[in-house]
Amino acid sequence: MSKLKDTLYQKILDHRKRTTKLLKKSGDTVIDQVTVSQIIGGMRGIKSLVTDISYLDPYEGIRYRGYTLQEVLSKLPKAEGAEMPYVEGLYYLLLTGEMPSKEEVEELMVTFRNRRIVPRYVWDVIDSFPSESHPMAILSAAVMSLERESHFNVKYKQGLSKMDYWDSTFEDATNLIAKMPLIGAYIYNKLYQKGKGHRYPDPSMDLGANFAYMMGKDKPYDDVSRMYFIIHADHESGNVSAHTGHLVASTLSDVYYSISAMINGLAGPLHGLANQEVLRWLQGLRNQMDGKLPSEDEMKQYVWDTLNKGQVIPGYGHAVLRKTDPRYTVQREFCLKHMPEDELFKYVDALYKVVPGILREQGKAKNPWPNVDAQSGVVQWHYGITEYDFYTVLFAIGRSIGVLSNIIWDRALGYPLERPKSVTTDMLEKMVRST
Ligand code: AMX
Repeated sequence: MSKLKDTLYQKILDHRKRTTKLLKKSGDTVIDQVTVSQIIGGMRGIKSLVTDISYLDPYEGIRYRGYTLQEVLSKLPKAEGAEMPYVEGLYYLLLTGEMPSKEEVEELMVTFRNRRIVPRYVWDVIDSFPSESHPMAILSAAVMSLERESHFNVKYKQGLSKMDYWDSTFEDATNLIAKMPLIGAYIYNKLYQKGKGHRYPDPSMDLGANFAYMMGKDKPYDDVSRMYFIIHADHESGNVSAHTGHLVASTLSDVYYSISAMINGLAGPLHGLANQEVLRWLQGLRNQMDGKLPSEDEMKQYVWDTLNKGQVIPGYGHAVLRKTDPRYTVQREFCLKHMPEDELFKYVDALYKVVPGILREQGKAKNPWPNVDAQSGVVQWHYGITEYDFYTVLFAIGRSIGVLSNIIWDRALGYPLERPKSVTTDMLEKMVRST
């Protein structure tokens, strides 16, 4: 058994006792109440899920296993000369709650290396898509096609004890994480680098550096990849991608079905696709300005024009956050260090000065501050990834690490099939009358 799997197993044994005790001793304790506006309004804020992988505080932002993003980025082991830590180390942290040593990360890197071969039929699935297809649709299908590789399914058919579900799920999850960057880079090269061919991974490199290598990008794009995958990995359990992955997995669908579903949820413009929307929207402004940087008044006018057309300002607002997203801040600091003179970065910076005030003045958005997506497209654009349809694929590769960690724990703790109850509007009206 690997060090990671062994540590994880010990953690699972300990944690099971806590969950069992909670259920036995306090199963009927009321944690939250539900209002009509929550039922009609997308279940905002209802405390009805449990995860220990990450927690999103509205004012502080995300913590992974209790660590802020800044702490994660500074404490996880790094490759020689790298600014950002190993993505492999994040998987270790999310699964076990422990900061891995460099040796533990290196062991995990070997595990990933041994598992990243993508079967030929997956390339065929990708190649069979017409070139105008959205890369998220291709990614979803590619992951789906891998379903026949599931160890969990084989074991389940053989008659698997509930106590052992997590083990083969861990094997499937680790296999899939190892393959995701290859699949993502292959999709990019197929759609946008026609004729250049696809580079296969370099065995001496970590996940982030390999992704940069397969994308044909030089330093510091290896650090961009690491930063990107790490900051997008998890955002507690209620967001659409994480929740979809968890929901589908709760039926004991394997991780390939679950992550394909997660990808489909992420592909909406109100969620993961917002980063490409930000770029599309900024390009619209740039075209309108013939490339010159708009004045503050021109910027404000563009924002108001968008709102007056009944559209949202992409990259701003959040269902839970009530301050600037620390994932935005991490990327902003990277931009200030590596690309302060970038034209689009200047646009993004100028927007930061006007949008929150305007959204407050309009008075609708509960959170006028920028989210992760307001910055992420700009970083990619700077390093030559100008095909913004592709940005959400990068988000999906990162998000799969958090969602898969959650699914392994769901199985380990025996969480059941998810099945909330719905009511009819008639019933709601009656309940309201009787109060
Ligand atoms: N621009 C304009 N209006 C906005 C807005 C924005 N950025 N954010 C919220 N609003 C509006 C909502 O559309 C809603 O209007 P309505 O009452 O007419 O329906 C009102 O403000 C109240 O919404 P809310 O409670 O503040 O937000 P929410 O929880 O319903 O939605 C989100 C959250 C992210 C979907 C929303 O802020 C939004 O559409 N933002 C722009 C898209 C975006 O950046 N998405 C990425 C989010 C992060 C991620 O998942 N990757």
